Amino acid sequence: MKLRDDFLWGGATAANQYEGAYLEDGKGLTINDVELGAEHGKKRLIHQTVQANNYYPSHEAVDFYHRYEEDIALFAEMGFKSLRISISWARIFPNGDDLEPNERGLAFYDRVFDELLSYGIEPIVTLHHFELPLNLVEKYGAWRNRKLVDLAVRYAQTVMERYKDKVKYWITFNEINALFISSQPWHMAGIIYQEDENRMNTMFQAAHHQLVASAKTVIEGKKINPSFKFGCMLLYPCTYAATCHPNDQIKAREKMLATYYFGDVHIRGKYTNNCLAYTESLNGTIDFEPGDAALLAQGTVDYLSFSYYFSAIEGISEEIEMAEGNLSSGGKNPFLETTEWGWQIDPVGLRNSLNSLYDRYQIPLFIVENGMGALDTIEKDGTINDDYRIDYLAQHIKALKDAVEQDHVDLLGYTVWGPIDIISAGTGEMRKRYGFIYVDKDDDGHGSLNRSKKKSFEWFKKVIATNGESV
Ligand code: BGP
Repeated sequence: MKLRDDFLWGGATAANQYEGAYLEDGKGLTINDVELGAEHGKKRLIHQTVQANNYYPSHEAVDFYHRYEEDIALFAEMGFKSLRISISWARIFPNGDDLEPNERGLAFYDRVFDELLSYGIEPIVTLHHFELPLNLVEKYGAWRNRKLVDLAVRYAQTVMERYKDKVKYWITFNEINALFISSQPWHMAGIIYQEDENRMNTMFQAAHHQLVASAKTVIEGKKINPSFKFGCMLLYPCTYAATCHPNDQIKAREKMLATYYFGDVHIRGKYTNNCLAYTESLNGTIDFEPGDAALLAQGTVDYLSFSYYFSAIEGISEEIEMAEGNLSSGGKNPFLETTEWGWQIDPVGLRNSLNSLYDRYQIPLFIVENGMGALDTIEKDGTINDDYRIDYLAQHIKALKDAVEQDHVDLLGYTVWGPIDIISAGTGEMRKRYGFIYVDKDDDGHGSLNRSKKKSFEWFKKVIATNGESV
């Protein structure tokens, strides 16, 4: 089997890391735009580097809001078939619960989609990429509150109706399983746990609300346009047993429970034995409303999208050294090299992940994030020779080709994370770059924001032009 002729090569971004213009055209504040300071008795966990300089990454980011034409022209020059972006809920409903949507916010995404479509680039739209209008945190306690389900569905209906002839591929929640992986799920659900709170119950209830909102979004979306394709999105923490000790295998399997929890509900339409085992292991409880089970059963997704950056090991030994990672992490694998940020580079793990997911769910897969965050150096002649990035991506593309050609995995596409340098979600840094396109900006927020091509630009262009054959 070969890669599909319509394989969706492209790039993936998120509004708060890319757009900037954080108060423009009526947009409301989001959880990314503020630091919750002492008056709330809470602390943000991320973006600390830049907060120290009193500079918030989401405020300007790399200004896609005003430079989308230039950026999309560059993506088109590379031959992109698709671009994954997210819509910022607060551009559409500035407070999340406003009576009417904000026309200027809606018009911005119209312009972006029209520009993409004029080059034949398929938009892939994430409705919730680690973003929430701040008002929903302050007024309702964010995703703790069932009220968020209806508000999120109304937001989704508004944009699905508006863009029904422009967007076909939707993703409901980015890395929804990160809610279980992160100890303070501020980004995923607007939640900072309070001391007197039963964290487990809050976590499971917030997850249930997001899963119900996702199912309702799918159901309502299919009414608006039956040809819409909906995906769930998982952070895939590829995990190996540390040794052949049988209990290491159990440990490695347990590591995956939190991820399959969401995959199962999104795809199998119910809380499976895996979900129940996980909930019980953490003494969690979930309040259901009548009709929830039917909604979950009906609102299943059409494809499974996921992010893949690294793998890790798990085992019973206390000697296992920990490796770095984004939200997920695990043990160090002596067979693997790491990136400058300590993420273990494992292209074969991508082939393993594709097989595990396809075996389990048997629906089309979509790799919507993969890439290498690295420090780039500008040479005297202005060139940026990012051979390390080319090497990382080439190895991962080879691995996905093996999964399709030899293992017959059904794969819709591959969108590289941050095809243009954007703000890092994990650290708030600018110097952690993923792009084929360099953006002149540093960690203090200084720079012209000018765009220039790296060596990987021409390389990826050829990959797309040959539908992966050049790798
Ligand atoms: C994922 C997120 C992205 C993204 C990526 C890379 O977890 O979905 O938003 O940024 O990781 O992580 P980082 O930016 O921390 O390098």
